[in-house]
Amino acid sequence: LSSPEALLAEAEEFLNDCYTELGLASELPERLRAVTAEIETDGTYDHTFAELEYGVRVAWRNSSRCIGRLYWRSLKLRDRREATTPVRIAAECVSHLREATNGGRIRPTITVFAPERPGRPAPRIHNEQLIRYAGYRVEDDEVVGDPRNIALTEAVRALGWYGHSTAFDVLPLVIEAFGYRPYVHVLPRDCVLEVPLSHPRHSWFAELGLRWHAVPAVSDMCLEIGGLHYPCAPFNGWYMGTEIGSRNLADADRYDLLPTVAANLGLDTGNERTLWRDRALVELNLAVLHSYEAAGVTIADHHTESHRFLKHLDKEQRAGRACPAEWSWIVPPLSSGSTAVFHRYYDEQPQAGPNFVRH
Ligand code: HEM
Ligand code: NRG
Repeated sequence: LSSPEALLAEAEEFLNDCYTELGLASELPERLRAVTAEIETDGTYDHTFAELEYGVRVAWRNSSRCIGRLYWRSLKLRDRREATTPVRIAAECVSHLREATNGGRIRPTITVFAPERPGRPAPRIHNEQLIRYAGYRVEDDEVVGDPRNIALTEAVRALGWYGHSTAFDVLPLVIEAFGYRPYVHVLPRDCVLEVPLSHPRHSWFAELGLRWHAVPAVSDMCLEIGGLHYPCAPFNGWYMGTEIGSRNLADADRYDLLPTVAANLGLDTGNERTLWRDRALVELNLAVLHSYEAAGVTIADHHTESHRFLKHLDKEQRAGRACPAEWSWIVPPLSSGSTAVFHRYYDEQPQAGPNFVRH
């Protein structure tokens, strides 16, 4: 937590930007007086709903690693700062998933829980996303499931949870709140929409039994607005296909499926120059896009999302704003040079103001 002086300075900068951008500059002096008084007496202050709504949207707009920022104004805020018990927080995460999933027509959504306060730490979600698959270490170096989540899986097993040891067991939420023990909450099946993966031409693909969840809901980043820290503020948009097809299912330290897919395609995996990896990647990514579309679940392909991002940059420039972007995160991990975002550089300097910061 910042000193009252530092907090006031950050609050002033934020409120100034907020009221100016929202066209409410006439209300600013009175608001600044009230916030100054609040910080003097309590060492902290509260955001109004309108300030928080502006803050979360600008935090998305400032996320320099995100290619999906064109729709930053549409982010839906669920203000749940009053929910402080682990049971209520878990229930709100479940409703977040239901509302954001929306039967497949995914709505970009954020749920904001209580911020850090002097003498009152904020709640935390231990999962990196609300929906993650368990990873089980079997034998020496074999893993069933997602190797990325082995540590979380072991932690929830120590707390009494057990899964079915399949490759796609959805992990429970682990929530920690001030004055409570870590609370383990199994997600009801109906709030986790999943897509079974199939290929538009290869019938063997469906038999691999692969699937992925519809909604990426990041829950391990701290939302920072005007000097206040909200460590528990899960947010989601929709997937870009390459996140699943080129990384989650393909990386050697994740599901590592390229050799399996290549073998089924009948490719010679003994010779790199057959480009078996590249050909398997394309078919895997095609299967992901095909399956989500067939299931009626929102997903973006990397070419379309790249064009949208350049449109966003153009709009930001016209609005007179800097738009920070990290090339290595923005450029998609498939056919990079054939996407519109590859052939240029970006302003990598982080933007002051609301943002998401990894814990
Ligand atoms: C990162 C796409 C919505 C905030 C990313 C990445 C992609 C992406 C592809 C890189 C992920 C990686 O390489 O692991 C999208 C798409 C969206 C969307 C297609 C559809 C609407 C959102 C929303 C927010 C957001 C709603 C916040 C309100 C972020 C942040 C990161 C990120 C903070 C960096 C995550 C990190 O550092 O691990 N996004 N995004 N995005 N996005 Fe988005
Ligand atoms: N690569 C991660 C998700 C990171 C965020 N991506 C988004 N965010 N699309 C994965 O699970 O593959 N979002 O808010 O939509």
